[in-house]
Amino acid sequence: MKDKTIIESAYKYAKEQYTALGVNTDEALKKLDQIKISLHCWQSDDVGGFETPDAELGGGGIQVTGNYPGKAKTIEQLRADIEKVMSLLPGKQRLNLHAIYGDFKGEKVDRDQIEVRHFQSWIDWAKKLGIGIDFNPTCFSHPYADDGFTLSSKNETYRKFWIEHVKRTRKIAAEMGKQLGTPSVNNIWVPDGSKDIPVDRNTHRSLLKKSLDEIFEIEYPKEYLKDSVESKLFGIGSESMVVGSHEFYMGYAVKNNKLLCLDTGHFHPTEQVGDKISSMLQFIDELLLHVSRGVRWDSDHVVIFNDEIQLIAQEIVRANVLDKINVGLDYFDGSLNRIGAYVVGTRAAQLAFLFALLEPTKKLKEYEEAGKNFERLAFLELMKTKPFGAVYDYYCLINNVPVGEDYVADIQKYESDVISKRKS
Ligand code: RNT
Ligand code: ZN
Repeated sequence: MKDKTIIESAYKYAKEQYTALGVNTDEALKKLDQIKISLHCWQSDDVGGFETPDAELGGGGIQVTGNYPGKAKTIEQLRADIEKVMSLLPGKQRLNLHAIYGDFKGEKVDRDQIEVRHFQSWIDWAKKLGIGIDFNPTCFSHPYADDGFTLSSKNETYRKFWIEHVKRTRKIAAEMGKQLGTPSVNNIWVPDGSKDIPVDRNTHRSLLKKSLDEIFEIEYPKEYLKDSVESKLFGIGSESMVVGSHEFYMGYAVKNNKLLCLDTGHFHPTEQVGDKISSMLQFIDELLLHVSRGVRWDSDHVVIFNDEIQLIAQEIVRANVLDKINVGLDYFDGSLNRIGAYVVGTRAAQLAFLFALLEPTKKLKEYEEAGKNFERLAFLELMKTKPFGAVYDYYCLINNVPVGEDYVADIQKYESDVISKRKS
């Protein structure tokens, strides 16, 4: 345990440093506290879910590597893990649930049959914790996804099946939002695409558009449900064409005013997701972020405090659009302690927002407008060595969660007391 007075005096020193630059650290922490990061349930069990019989991961574009022992096998274990994670994070989070994580109680419920009742125990659990839930249709890990196409399938039986599934997720998500008093973001991602060079891209894209139009026919109140669509660049098995590309969904979201989900792992490696935010928000009301860390391909590494996430947070704070952004995490790394993966990734995202909130943006903008580019660069560099870590430590202290490296020992203890006792 850290000495409280040391953390407090470090904060006092930090506060003086930032005040000298015209930045109010208390205000920054208040704003940080409003950012609710949606924890993706699928990091806890490598996107397995609770369908009966156990679904095998597959169906294009989703891949988890690593077999670190002790992944959550039951709803109770998953909830215990998420509660543990939340106990190590300052502030309040949300839960991001996938449709395959329903409380099916041993019953075989196909995707086109899911109902609110299968998620009621999740809603009750969330209510108890005082958190919101976000939701996702699961259009993979199913025989009807095995040929690589779902909502854009030329097989009408399959396409109709997936349309019905996604419609039901919207209904369930709206009910979650209603009962929990905070809108649920329902994010549609489909793996559709082809491994080799297709000849007929157009038909698949027009089918995807047609399916989405049908899915969105029913309107739900905005206070309950926010619809979002997520693009991708490529996946394993969809290397040559992804039906739901960035252009496709950008067009769809703009035309229909849906949320667009920008996943950090779904763009060319030299593109910056942070740069896209102020472009998209000229045309749609809100964005969903899947904060991830693409390494060579896709999005499966634990988020760290890197340039990419810093720019994302800076662009949001600088453009003053925090109220238009929904933040979720999206990575699944099965090669390390999964609780640790959540805590490291969420803390990194929080740190990025804090770093951005502690920036003397007004001063930097003044330099920029005056053409003082040296001064702008100098202060951007200087901010990197300011004591933002002390501000974050203080945030942890006042939220009664482990400060600094203390959470590592906590997770090690959970691993030996709980995780290592799970049968693999
Ligand atoms: C996959 C997408 C999608 C998934 C989740 C599990 O490439 O990023 O968001 O990770 O739906
Ligand atoms: Zn994603």
